Amino acid sequence: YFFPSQKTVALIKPDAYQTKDEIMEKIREAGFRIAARKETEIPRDLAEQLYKGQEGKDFFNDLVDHVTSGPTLCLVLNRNDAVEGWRGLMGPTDPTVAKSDAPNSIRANFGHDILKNAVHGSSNIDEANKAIELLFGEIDESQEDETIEKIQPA
Ligand code: DGI
Repeated sequence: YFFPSQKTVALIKPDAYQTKDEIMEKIREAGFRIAARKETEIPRDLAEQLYKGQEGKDFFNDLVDHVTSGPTLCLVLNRNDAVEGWRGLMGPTDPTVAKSDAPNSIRANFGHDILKNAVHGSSNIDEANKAIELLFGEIDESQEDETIEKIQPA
């Protein structure tokens, strides 16, 4: 059988960078394949592009400040429902809400507050493709390189 696989971007933000190994373990346990990974300090102009959808919100500057405040781990995740699946695993935006509504979620376990909420995930396929291009450049899937980490299916 061939299951068409969807891609999404998962970003482990600076507030959770110290717990990146535990978060990656949860991601793998949930059946995602990590198709690409990159550790980077995100430049400000790139962060503004990444959070284009939040432009104009009163918290936009704080959001960009936070995501550019230290190292991040950027991942491309594959699963047949990657976009929705990753949003589900992240949990609600506010870790306080996550703790009551989705206690097993990543934000319930690793988030600190609504801004320092551990992880980012694309909202839809179009946003995922844009984020992949911003963070990784064009991925040539026929060309394996050091950014591609092959995970054996269980
Ligand atoms: O997709 P999400 O990250 O769950 O949420 P989103 O796309 O609505 O917002 C993106 C980020 O913006 C979110 O992870 C944290 C920040 N944010 C969203 N709503 C608020 C907020 N930050 C503050 N300070 N207050 C908010 O109401």
